[in-house]
Amino acid sequence: MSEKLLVPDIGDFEEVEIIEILVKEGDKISKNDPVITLESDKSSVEVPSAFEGVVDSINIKIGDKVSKGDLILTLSSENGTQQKQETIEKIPPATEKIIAEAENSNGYNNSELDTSAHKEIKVENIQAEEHNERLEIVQNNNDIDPQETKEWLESLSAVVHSEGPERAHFLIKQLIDQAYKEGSNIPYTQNTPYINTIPADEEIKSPGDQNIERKIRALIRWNSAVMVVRANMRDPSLGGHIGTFASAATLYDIGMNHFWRAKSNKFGGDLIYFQGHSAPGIYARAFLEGRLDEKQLDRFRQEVYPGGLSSYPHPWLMPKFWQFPTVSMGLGPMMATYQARFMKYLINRKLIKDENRKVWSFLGDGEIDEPEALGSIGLAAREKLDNLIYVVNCNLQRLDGPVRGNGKIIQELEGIFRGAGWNVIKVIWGSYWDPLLANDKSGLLVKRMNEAVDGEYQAFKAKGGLYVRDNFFGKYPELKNLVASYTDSDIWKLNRGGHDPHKVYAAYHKAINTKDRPTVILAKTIKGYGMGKSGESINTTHQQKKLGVDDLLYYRDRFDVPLTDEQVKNIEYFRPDENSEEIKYLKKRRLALGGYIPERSSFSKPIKTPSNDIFDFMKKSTGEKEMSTTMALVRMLTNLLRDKNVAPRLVPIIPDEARTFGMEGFFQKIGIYAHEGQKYEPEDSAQLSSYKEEKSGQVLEEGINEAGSMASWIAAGTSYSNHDIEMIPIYLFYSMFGFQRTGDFAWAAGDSQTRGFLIGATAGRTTLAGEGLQHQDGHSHLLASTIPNCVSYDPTFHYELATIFKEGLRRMHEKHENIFYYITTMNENYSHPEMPKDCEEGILKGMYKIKDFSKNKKNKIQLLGSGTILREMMEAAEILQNEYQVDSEVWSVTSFNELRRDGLETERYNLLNPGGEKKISYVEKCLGKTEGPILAASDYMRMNSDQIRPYINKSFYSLGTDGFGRSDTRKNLRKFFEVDKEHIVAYGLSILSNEQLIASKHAVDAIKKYKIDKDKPMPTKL
Ligand SMILES: Cc1ncc(C[n+]2csc(CCOP(=O)(O)OP(=O)(O)O)c2C)c(N)n1
Ligand SMILES: [Mg+2]
Repeated sequence: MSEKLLVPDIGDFEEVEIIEILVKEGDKISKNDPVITLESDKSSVEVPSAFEGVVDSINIKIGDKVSKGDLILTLSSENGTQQKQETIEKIPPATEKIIAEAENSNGYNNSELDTSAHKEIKVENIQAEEHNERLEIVQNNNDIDPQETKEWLESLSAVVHSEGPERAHFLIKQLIDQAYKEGSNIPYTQNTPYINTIPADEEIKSPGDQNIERKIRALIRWNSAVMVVRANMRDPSLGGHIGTFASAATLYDIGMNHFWRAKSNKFGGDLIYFQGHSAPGIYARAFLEGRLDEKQLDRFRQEVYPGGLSSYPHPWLMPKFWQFPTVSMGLGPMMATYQARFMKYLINRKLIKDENRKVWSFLGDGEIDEPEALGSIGLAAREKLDNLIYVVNCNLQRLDGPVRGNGKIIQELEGIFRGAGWNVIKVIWGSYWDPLLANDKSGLLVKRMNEAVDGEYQAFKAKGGLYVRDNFFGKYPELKNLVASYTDSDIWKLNRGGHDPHKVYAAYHKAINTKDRPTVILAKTIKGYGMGKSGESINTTHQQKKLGVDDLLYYRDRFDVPLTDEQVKNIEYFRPDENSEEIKYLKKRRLALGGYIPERSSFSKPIKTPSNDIFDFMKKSTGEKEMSTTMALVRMLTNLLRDKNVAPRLVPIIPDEARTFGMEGFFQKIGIYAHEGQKYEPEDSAQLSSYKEEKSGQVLEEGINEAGSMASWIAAGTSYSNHDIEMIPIYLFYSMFGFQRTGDFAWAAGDSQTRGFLIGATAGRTTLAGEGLQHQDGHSHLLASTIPNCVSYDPTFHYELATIFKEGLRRMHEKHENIFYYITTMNENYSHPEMPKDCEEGILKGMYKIKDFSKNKKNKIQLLGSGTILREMMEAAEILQNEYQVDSEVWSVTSFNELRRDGLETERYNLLNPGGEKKISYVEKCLGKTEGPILAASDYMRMNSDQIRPYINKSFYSLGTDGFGRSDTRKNLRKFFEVDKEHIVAYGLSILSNEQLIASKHAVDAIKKYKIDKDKPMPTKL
């Protein structure tokens, strides 16, 4: 039978142009195969077939304008089954709403709900009878003894009536606290008492040999401290930290010995984000493992010559060791969250297997103050990231002093994380406290624990056992009695949870077995643990990088490091014999867990760059048709989704701007990633670009969250290493909210060797009209230029964009160069010319001649334009030629940044090779033999084009958009910033007169003609 395929509902658009027909008569097509591409003035979208069958006749042609309901083609369906066009069959949402309203208006639908809501409110104001009545009504299916429940509730009601609500609240809290103490971990409030979440009798015991593990830990502690001390003996300016790792050693060791599985040919590996300044401890372990030698440890913080060790985790500088740069505080936890999310994305898209891998993020309690540190915890809970574990090392101190001297950081974080929906595990007290807590019949010990603030807890560990007896236990006689039989030294030994391997093991065990929620472990530790007077729990611990001989002797004794006094005085490293039980144990454990951590590797396969066909349409003139480069990019991406190699690997990332960039067509085509699929019928379900969330969705719609989007982009762009699968992330954002908003992440991306595209859309200071100061970007290219492995371009025409993008795909994803691309695209619509011959090399190097104006053969000027300002240059060149008899060569500059890099290198080479054959910079090659002075301009600050000034020995002038952006029309903005064609003409003539090539009167005339106000202050002053 025959089916008619009609144009579906395309939202608010009418009369939309057909730009592609993707099928021909006789083609056999399946349901959902794209048949045509429609393009409005803002976006392009493919129309899928609603039926399967053979195309009988096509009713439209390219260039036709169509609206909803127009016939596209007819199909004969082979199986003859009745197929209905889905969009027509569905009840439109508006109709559904009317039906729902009609149903509700009969009254009975909501009546029950209303009554119960009303009753709930009444309960607050209370009459005992009313309560009882309500008790009858509320039935709970989980209630195994309703009579007992009723009695409890009646008692409560009685208290409320006779003693008031405060007393009732007090009793409830007591009940909850009691239940918690008895081991029922069911939080009724955001906060539980200041004791461990896992009761002692529920702890899962570690299978490890505690004796050997303790010895290993002591050696790691020793070598890490010695490494820092030795570096600073060599040169005290080198710095380093001892106190952080000293507080975290147990937290890392338990993970290394028992939990963290390395990448192997059988398993993808857990991913560990180490706290940045705990790096010395990680090196010290690698030394025991035999991965680093003494020579390398001695090169800690000396990276200039090969073989040195980075101060902090820097994958760029130690590409086979570190995986994640974390020391810019706050970035680590956020990157870890998005890493865990991306792992689930890859699993749900069936690109990797679900192997129950985990992402662990270690962070400091001070670091939590960074907004980014807590910025993504909501997402982690919402997306049920049970593959994510944060370990917050709560040593109660940061750099200057206490984190929360007057409060309790662990309690604060418990409330925040629990409120966000996380599983919270507090590891506060070590095993030595267990008997005391068990004997605390009065509840005073827990009360005292709750009372004391972190400032006191810090002082307790700085001042010794007697001080703790007097000031902690001494507050209540019952508590003093509790420790009456303890010596001061016993009291001093009462340990903190984060230093107790049993408690830490139990917490980690619980964390990895938690389902459907991320876990945070709040581990209480002591900053500078074991450093004694030189740094234990004192405010200056953080910067302690030197230990005197006495301190080192103390440290040795404290941890029983098997070194003689002589060896300590010589500040020697210590690595036991290869056959020692410690080394054998350590290696055996790592072998059992698949290998060493951290280790960075990649076994990803290259992605073949798509053939030219994908890009060919961008090499043709668009004729009358006007489009923006953002639109051209979206068309190109749509085409790339037809390439079988590239399509599954594209990861479009958008911070709630898909409609701004004309990308809403992607929603239906590839879906928005949503781990639970779509639980609702979207309001616009009848439309072609309806909002479609699905489990296997490809688009990462990040909401209004540029930092999170960057973290996603980094996760996707390093997938080649972390998951051994090359992905192509393309993150599109308002260019003003890119580098300046999340510049720190951009550096972390460079350090991480992220491969992918950053697209600064709606770019430029005068191109984005109307929006105003905070939207108009005049400097993102300058910020991009600061990152060494960021390659950036500001193209004007669609063929430039295609050439650049294709090369990006080739260099990054086929050739595996560790670079990333920043490309600006604009929202100004104009027509695009056909690609000139032989300009490909120039486009990629940064400039090529686009037009020669040589009618007059008198005076000449070189005009260099970038972005849309190139178009102003081209129009100015016409005016100069026709009205002022000035010839010009117009150059399209696609990247001042790339030109500068080439210039820098060339100049350096020539200076280092005096008397040798000189190299010529690319700028010089292009402009060296040309006639006349140079005038360059872009939609960015003058500094952008000034970058190439040193590399050409000619008079050079620049125009740019220095100053605050402001809202107005493009025309007015360009006039204001003096980058419109009229200013270019006037300045051009003035430059020629300055160079004594023409008389000044021409320039004076032009200034007058174009009504240029000479007395207007520089735009930077307005
Ligand atoms: C964004 C950022 N700001 C400041 C610093 C400097 N800094 C390094 S460590 C530190 C204190 C860290 O305290 P905390 O997070 O509690 O870690 P701890 O050493 O106590 O484990 C500071 C301020 C940094 N590395 N990154
Ligand atoms: Mg701290």
